[in-house]
Amino acid sequence: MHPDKDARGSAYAVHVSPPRCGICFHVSEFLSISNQMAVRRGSLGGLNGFVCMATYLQTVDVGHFVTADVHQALTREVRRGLIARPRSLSPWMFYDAEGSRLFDRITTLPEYYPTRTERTILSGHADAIIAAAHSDRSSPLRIAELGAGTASKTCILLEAALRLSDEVVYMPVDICSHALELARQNVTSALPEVRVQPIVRNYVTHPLQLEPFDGTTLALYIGTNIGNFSPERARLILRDLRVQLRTGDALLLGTDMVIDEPTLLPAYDDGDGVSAAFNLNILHRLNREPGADFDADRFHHRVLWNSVESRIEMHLESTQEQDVSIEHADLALHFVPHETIHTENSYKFTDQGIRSLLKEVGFEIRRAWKDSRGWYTVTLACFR
Ligand code: AVJ
Repeated sequence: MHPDKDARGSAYAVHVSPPRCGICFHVSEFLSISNQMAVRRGSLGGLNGFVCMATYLQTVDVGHFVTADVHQALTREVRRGLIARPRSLSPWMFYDAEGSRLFDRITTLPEYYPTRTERTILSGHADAIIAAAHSDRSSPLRIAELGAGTASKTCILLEAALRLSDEVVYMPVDICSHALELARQNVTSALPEVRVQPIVRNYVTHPLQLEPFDGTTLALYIGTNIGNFSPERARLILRDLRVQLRTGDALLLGTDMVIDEPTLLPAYDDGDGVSAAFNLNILHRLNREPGADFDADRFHHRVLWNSVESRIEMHLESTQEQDVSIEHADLALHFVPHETIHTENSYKFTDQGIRSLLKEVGFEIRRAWKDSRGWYTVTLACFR
């Protein structure tokens, strides 16, 4: 069966897991969304840690899938977060096509050091990192990346992977299909030997399910993406990942460290206002998608360092008293002056924090790499 192609002429694999939270699809619903798709039932036996869970590897028309799934998730999240006090929204909502584009601009800002710092570490140690994760050149290497975005730094590791393994498979996982399309293009044009299998997925609500693989799997969770989650949620995400791995597989974790506040703050509040635009884009997105009528000029981007929780917080602050309605979520909201919507946490780590987090979820640190200033750490971990 040939998969339907989306507007940009590409097809993606979407792994469908059994319902785990509210945003779930059953295969029958998928069939009604896209009637031209390949459905292949995965094996029941080979999935470490998942008892009696069938996986379905489906190649679907991503445009349709994402529209239906994300629309439902947005509405649900808006009802949860904007009614609650204090109001909040989940950071995954930043990443529509425009938000992914703004985030890529953030990563090039002089104030935003994490991306650049991580890239320096990866460039300097790519061979050592891959060699530490995968010692047998004759066996295939699969690299699965959570929150891959446009995969701008991953090529450094994939190049090293091609030097150290005869067969390399790359599975970028991201909530944004537009970013994944760019990731696929970046990787296939730079490294045509790598087999790319993008997966559109909210890995928090729908943990990744890996097909059995005859080789080594390296899970990548870089870009300090884990910083978006509370310690409790971070542990859940890493546990979900760990049960997908087998002995000999590894995890590469990238984490931004606690540094001085005068350096931290501008990384989230730059002079050109790109971070502000990124934060405010969530309101524009709600106007575009669930039919809200936010006036983004009446909200300000606010950033603070919460030293107790060890995290940067981003908020949107209402500059005045105002009413907002969100049509498709059936919501009428009233904001008082200075009322805030908490849109993001970005946790910063310490060596001790990384050690205990990985230990608690059953990983053992094999090696870690840092930049010369100690602002960022890349940690390679395997099973304990
Ligand atoms: C993608 C979660 C790593 O927290 O630094 C950048 C997102 N938010 N500027 C971060 C972000 C505002 C970024 N992560």
